[in-house]
Amino acid sequence: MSDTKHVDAVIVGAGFSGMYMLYRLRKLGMTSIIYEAGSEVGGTWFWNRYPGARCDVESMEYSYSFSPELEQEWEWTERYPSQPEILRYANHVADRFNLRPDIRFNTRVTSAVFDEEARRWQVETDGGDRVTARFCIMATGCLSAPNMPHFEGLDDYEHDWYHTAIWPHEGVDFTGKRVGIIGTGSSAIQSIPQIAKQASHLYVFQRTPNFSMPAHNHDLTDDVQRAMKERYQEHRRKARESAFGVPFEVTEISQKPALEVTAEERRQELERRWQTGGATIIASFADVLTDQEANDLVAEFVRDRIRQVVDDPETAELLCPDDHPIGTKRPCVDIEYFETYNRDNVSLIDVRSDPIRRITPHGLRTGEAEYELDAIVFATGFDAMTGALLRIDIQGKGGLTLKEKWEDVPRTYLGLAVSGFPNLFAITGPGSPSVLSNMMVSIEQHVEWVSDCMAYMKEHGFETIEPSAEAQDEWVEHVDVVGKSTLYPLANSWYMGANIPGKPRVFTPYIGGVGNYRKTCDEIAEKGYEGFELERERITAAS
Ligand code: FAD
Ligand code: N01
Repeated sequence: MSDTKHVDAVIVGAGFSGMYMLYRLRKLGMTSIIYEAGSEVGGTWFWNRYPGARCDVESMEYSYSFSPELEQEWEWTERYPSQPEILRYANHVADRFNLRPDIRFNTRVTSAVFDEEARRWQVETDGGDRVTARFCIMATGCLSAPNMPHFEGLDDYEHDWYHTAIWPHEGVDFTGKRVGIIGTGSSAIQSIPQIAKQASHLYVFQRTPNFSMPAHNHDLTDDVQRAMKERYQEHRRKARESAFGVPFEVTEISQKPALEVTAEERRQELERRWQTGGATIIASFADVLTDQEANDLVAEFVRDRIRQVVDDPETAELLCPDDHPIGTKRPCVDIEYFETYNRDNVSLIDVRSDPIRRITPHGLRTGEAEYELDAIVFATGFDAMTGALLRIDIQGKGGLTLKEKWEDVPRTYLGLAVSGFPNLFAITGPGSPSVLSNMMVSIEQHVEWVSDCMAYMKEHGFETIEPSAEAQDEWVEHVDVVGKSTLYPLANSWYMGANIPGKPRVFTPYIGGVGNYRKTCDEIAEKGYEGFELERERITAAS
């Protein structure tokens, strides 16, 4: 594969975005190739194999809707699907639609450079492949670039260590081991109860506590599946038109501000949603994400639940989030997370008051104590949303790199395209709802919009498309204004780039709502791709 070859489109990544993109482009009769760094399809669900890994969008919603046959025939076993089940589903999709022949596995794209003369992207990989393509589609994932903070002494650590997002395929047996886990985000909150069941002792090193809601996971009965399959089309439509890609239950109360209902009504609504399980509590009232006082009421309800579950009052208090409004960091959904702190073999270590100083050959040292550890798990998250894109050397017109372009803020139009980078598309890119939604809904919407755009270009004889600088500026401004109308910017979250030193501090996803956003994208397309600059095919251009 070292000779340069040409395809209509290079797709980077074989997760749910890349696979569907390939499927759509085949339907358009376009030649395309996917490069995938992993050895199989599935993306997130291929890499994140830590114990307890699970989706917190319900299985029947966290699935493709584009194929009625697939949707009807696939059987989910649990309300919230586990990582192995989602990976089986991804593999089934790859087999069912015969996608693998156009995927190059174990191959990482290292650079993508736009050749202005030829109007083609020149793409290179770590395997020495070189390919040119009219279109370059980045299906690289929002949460696919693991974040490994620098810890002094790690090189000299004499035992095994792991990152949740690059988990060994053969699994890890922690039986009889003293294990340390660093972090208390979603990955940690899912894995802690599982690791605690094996380890002789588990030390949880927590810097910032997080809000977490019980999943109340259960097996899916045939009846439940059948009922959903009978109304699937309607349910999917509601999801597409909703704010978060999930048709959260709307009640009379949930449409009102929290303070407009009585204290008893509020308590009942919160209790009901708590018993339902999942992140639905964030949608209890109309203003939870926009009004501090409303938010405080919901947050205090959750803190009270933590205090009720955790036996030791000091541990319970340490586990109560106090530095951000509820919902402004990705809500966590758990299975017996807080209960796990009642086990004798689990200790919560507060590394906010006593930070980790270094990893030692046999463990970890904070300012005041030393811990002997036979294994360390880093549940330290991702360089989210822009990380995977910026790890590729992407150069647009005039040799401008995406890194330079995004130095201050990740500038995109609709989160789909970038001015100065013609024919480059990002699936669920920064500035789109992406991570604030059921991502399957957002992925399908982006893939369909991009492939429709490519079909339009083919039909009308256009060779390149890119956003105008003005349209892009307006969109970036709009994303910022809408973000600032909520409580989200108050949190030190990865949505804000706060977890990566030196990253621009901006609210990166678009919180305008999945349904509204879809309407905007559709209107722009209907107006002949308003805000985009399209250039016609040149007679001399090779095709
Ligand atoms: P990914 O699945 O991340 O796939 C991107 C692929 O691109 C990866 O396989 C990667 O190897 C590849 N890649 C990246 N860079 C390169 C390169 N340079 N060269 C070659 N290949 C490259 N979303 C939800 O909606 N609900 C959930 O409950 C949920 N749970 C999650 C749980 C975890 C543990 C994580 C990490 C994420 C979760 N997400 C969830 C978000 C999840 O990432 C998306 O739902 C979805 O799987 C993203 O699909 P994708 O194809 O866009 O990206
Ligand atoms: O990562 P995170 P994650 N010293 O960034 C800590 C999705 N997801 O992998 O907050 C000590 O949330 C850090 O502490 P702090 C979901 O979108 C979904 O858990 O910076 N601690 C934090 O506690 C999610 O939001 C599911 O103070 C350090 C933790 O590491 C996203 O992926 C499951 C540290 C990182 O938490 C990321 O989740 C899993 C240091 N130097 C993932 N550096 C579902 O259930 C970092 N930390 C759907």
